[in-house]
Amino acid sequence: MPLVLILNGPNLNLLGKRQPEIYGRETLADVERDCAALGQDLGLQTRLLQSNHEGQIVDWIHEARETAQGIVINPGALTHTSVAILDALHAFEGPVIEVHISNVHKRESFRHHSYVSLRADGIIVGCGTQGYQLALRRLATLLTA
Ligand code: CA2
Repeated sequence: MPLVLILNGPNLNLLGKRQPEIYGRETLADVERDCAALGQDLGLQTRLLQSNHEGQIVDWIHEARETAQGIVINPGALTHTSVAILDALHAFEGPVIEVHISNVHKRESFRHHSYVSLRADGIIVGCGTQGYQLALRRLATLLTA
């Protein structure tokens, strides 16, 4: 089965534990469980990872070049700052879907620009944690077409 990495950036370990009015009540463990179950149905193996460190996320993307067929990525605040993550994603040949739980376009203007969007094949914004599942469905289409 194709492997999809679901990469999460800084502070997303707090999902479901703080600011539920913005990010909802589901934890990252809930997202991991839901994605694994949907992945089974779609014929995808999933592995969810989270780090608060930019370099760790770059390293995981490099590893994905050898091990994974697709990437779902919510880089957190690094979305708006990280050329390093953009460059790493440019070196990954498979499809990449960018996810944001909140509607970043309804929020501060510094959240309106994403470096990662310059590489992403699709972007899902403001659909809550369901966005991860929508991203998996899109990857299933792209990987099996
Ligand atoms: O909406 C998203 O998914 C974001 O990527 C989340 C980032 C934010 O910097 C982006 O602009 C949009 C922040 C992640 C912080 O996650 C938390 C979750 C619960 C409690 C506190 C932080």
